[in-house]
Amino acid sequence: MKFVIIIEGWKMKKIILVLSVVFLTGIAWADVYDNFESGVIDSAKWASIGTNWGILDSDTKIAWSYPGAVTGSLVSNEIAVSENGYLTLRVNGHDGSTKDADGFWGAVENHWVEVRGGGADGPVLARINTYENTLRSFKIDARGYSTVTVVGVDNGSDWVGMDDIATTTGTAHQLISNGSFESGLTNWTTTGTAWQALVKAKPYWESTPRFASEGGLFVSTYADESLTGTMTSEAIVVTQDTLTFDAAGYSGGPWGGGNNRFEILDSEFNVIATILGDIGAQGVLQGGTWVEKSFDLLAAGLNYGDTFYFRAIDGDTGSYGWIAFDNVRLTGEVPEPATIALFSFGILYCLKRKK
Ligand SMILES: [Ca+2]
Ligand SMILES: [Ca+2]
Ligand SMILES: [Ca+2]
Repeated sequence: MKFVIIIEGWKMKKIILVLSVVFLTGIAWADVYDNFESGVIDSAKWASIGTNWGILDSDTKIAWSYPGAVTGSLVSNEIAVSENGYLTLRVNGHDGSTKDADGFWGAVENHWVEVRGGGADGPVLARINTYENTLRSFKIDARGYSTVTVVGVDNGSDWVGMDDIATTTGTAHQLISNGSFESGLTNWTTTGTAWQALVKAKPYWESTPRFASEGGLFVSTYADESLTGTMTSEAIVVTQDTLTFDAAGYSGGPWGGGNNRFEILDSEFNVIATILGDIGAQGVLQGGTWVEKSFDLLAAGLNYGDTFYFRAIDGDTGSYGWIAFDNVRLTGEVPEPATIALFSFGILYCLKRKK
């Protein structure tokens, strides 16, 4: 009798699976949402199209807001994102002419592309503007939302553009509290004056600017290498076995240093693991690249449910004395939920009964 019920259960799962595939096909689960190659902003994909928005022939056709006095937004329909997935897109634009120059630029002010969780009235997950004509690639973690909405915002006399709006899949992960700095330095405890939240970093000797590895903002101490300071996260609970982040920078070397580093602290603020901040080979331009780094939390002596902190330290005052990071997230193994344990117990119970 029990065996029959199990078979029926499997049949039901198959039916649900088939229905799910049909449903997903029905809503056109495409990787590319819009690349504007149709030559128009399609009202079937865009819920609201400001009169200042149109198509520009850039490297391909893109959507952009015309420079000038007319302001307005371009708002997409809700775009489906898979569990743990990301929205990807390319962005260019201007937001005040001075930001086009070399330098270190903070949050956008008048023109940007934003991604919202859920519908157009959902929370802003990220704001992006490259301050240049070249289209740059960005990815935005959907942060658990099953849909996101893309909004091009033009509140001034300059412009912003976007292209190749698409979705990608991802593995199980969870950003820590403001772990991608999309809310600036909120939720982090800082010391010193070195740390800045930036949308673009371009010292004159680098050929390519640095942009966020996730979202539109990241943190860096590059603007003045002589400065020092620390950034410490809020308390993090171990729900997965790894803490991963994207890093850039150097740690002094021949010029004296070795004090730039990333650390894991236990609940008593003891340092239990360290990654040195020599992310780039000295003398080599970084070209805006990021290197993924990670801490094995269990190897550091933590267990699931424990509390810990992540800390970035700029302790170097000389040349090659800066670091940057973004996208601090829990990744890796998710502990076996109690329900699996109960399920196993149930099977054992059934086997025992059969005997
Ligand atoms: Ca295009
Ligand atoms: Ca970020
Ligand atoms: Ca420094």
